[in-house]
Amino acid sequence: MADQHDNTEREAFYERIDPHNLTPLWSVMSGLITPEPKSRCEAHLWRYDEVRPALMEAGELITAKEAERRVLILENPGLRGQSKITTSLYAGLQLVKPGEVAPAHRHTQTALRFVLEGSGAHTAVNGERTYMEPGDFVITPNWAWHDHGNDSDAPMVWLDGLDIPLVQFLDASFAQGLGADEQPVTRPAGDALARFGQGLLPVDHDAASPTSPIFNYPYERSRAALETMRQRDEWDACHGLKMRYVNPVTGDYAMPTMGTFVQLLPKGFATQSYRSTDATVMVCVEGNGSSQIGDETFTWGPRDIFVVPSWHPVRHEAAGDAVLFSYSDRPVHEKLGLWREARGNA
Ligand code: 1HN
Repeated sequence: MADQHDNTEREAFYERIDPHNLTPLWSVMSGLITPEPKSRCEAHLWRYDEVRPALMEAGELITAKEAERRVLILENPGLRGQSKITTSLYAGLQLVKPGEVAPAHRHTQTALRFVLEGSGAHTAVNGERTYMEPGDFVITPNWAWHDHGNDSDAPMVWLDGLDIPLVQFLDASFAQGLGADEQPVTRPAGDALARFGQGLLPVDHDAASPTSPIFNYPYERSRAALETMRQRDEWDACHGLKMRYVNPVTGDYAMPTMGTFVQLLPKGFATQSYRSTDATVMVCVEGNGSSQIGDETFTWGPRDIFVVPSWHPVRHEAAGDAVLFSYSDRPVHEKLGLWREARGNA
């Protein structure tokens, strides 16, 4: 039927319906239902050595307290102006200088911290402080009061990963300030890890929360685990030796909206091509190597951060023993039945 009408007749029709907030599906359908993911998110790498001077300069321009959080956002070049590193996730580099505090607040966005530089600054969550070291993966659950402080004598820098774009998409943002720099400390440091991170659980603990009760997964432990496991010499062709951080109460990811992973690629290991629907933010923790993402190749070393967009084929190659930390929106894909992966050239 449609071919019997000429284009001017159609155009006139579109113009007539437009004031009624109506649009014909057939003129937009192919952009909505793409045969494969089509993302504005681009593969990109931020070299830590290039970003660090800007962050230190920010440290001279504004205090952590005045800024509330002194952060430089890592904006995906394909998504500028949107505070996004991928379509659904946010990333930023946060600086807390000696003697500074980042005042207590809470919000419905979930946050992760991945420590890049410095030693012994703290964050407080649920009345407990945790003192942070490079490579530690730290969680701020949604709606939990949190504040940061640095009583060490060196600046501390960490990568913040939040589900901001996802919460924004759902129009579910709430936020509050506590009205104090620090929340009251009611538990000793290390309490959560002792209760939940030793293969033990408090006998009557109920699993109501979707976020792990462990809020610092120390790098020392994860790294030692990888080193022990490598002795079996069983390497996945696409991932090397890759583990996911887990909520010990449920066995699920540590956070409901963001999956976190740590992987070891031994010196000289080259992975097979792999792609998956979850766009991933990767951080080199140790070693160096390169990643081919689509038709671009990025070389990386310690503290460099790079993005693998949805459904882009990726291959990693480790020049020396390398450890990569990563986070993605994979838990959301999985829960909605949307997650797909392809190994090799499938
Ligand atoms: C936030 O609360 C932190 O607590 C960091 O360190 C980055 C970005 C947007 C909104 C809240 C933090 C944030 C943030």
